Order: sequence, then structure tokens, then C-alpha cells
Amino acid sequence: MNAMQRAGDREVLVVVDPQNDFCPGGALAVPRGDEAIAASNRLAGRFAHVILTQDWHPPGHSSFASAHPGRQPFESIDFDYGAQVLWPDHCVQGTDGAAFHRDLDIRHAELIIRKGFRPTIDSYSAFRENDRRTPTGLAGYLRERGLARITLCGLATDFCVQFSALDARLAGFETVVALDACRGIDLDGSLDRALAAMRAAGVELA
Ligand code: VGL
Ligand code: ZN
Repeated sequence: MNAMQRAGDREVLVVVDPQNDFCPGGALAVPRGDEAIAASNRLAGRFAHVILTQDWHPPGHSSFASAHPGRQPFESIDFDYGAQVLWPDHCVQGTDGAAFHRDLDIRHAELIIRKGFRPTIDSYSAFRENDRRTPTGLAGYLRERGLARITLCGLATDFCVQFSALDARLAGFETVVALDACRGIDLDGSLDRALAAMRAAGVELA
């Protein structure tokens, strides 16, 4: 789809985690994250079908460094299911930080997928939690709705957007990431690694 075209009926835009805590001033602010909100609003106008995801953690979630005495945010530790980065407390259920960004303006969004609500499992992907087993239900929803081509945007490019894009490919969907409507965290080169991994998996980077 080029810049001026409208998306077809089998296409869906998934806006990943457009929340206050991932924007400047928030608890886990992505540099220039607010630019992804404005760009997502514009992109959404071209899609008949839009889904939002919402990072939605209970207080004391296991992905929070504060739940692990002696650990600092952005350290990585081993969980049962593998390596897990520890984050500052963010997107706590019902808080202003977890709310959609005040400038997000996508009234026609049809579904909100919440993720990361299980106390002991983090979830970057909109499809599967970080244990790589627990489904969110999104793949089934898309199939039942006949939505076969997914465009992703939002926050953060190298975490939730990347994991969602790779899982979308694994589930057999055509997958596009609209990079101009994403912003990344970039921990130790994670942004470049994410772009390479998405390209290698057949994700179209637009
Ligand atoms: C995210 C870290 C922790 C994201 C969510 O939306 O990319 N990153 N929780
Ligand atoms: Zn989170």
C-alpha cells in the first residue's frame, strides 16, 4: 500500500501500546514516543479495521525490577521461560500511565487486546506471552474476521512491535511494520537487531 492508498478489507492496523508510560514524561518513556502516537493517528485514517494493544500489568508484576530485591531496571535475569529484561514499574492496571495517550485519536478501533496481566509472565507480543505458549487470542480473532494482512505500528519498535511482528509471521499472516509510526527503546543495539530479525522473518518494513 503506498502513502495515498486506502487499505483493503482484509487488512488491519494493530497499534501497539500507545500509552502514557511509553511516552515522554512516562515511567518507561521511549525517546520521541509521542511522535509514534501522532503518526499512528494519521495511519489509522487509512484503515477500516484497527486494533489497539494495551500493556496492562498488576501491581508488583514480575517484569518490574522493584519486584526483585537488589536488581535494577534494564538488567536481564533468567525466568522459568528464559531471559527477561527487568523494567521500571509501568502500565499498572487502572493508572494514568496505563491509559492510552491523551493525543491518541482512533475512535474506530474495534478491539483492545490487553497483555501482561498474568503476575508471573510478561508479554511483549500481541499474540503470545513471553513464555511463548500462552496465547492472547488475537490470531483466532483475526482468522475469524478474515483479516489476513497486518500492519503494525506503535511502541516500542524493538520490543512489543518486533515480538508482535515475528509472531504474526509465525502465525502465517502477511506482516508489515510501518516504521515511521514506531519509536524504539534501543537497549545495547536492540533496535538494529530487531530490524534485522524482522527482515529475515519476511516482515515488510515500510
Ligand atoms: C514494552 C517493555 C515492557 C513495549 C512493554 O511496549 O515495548 N516494553 N513492556
Ligand atoms: Zn510492560
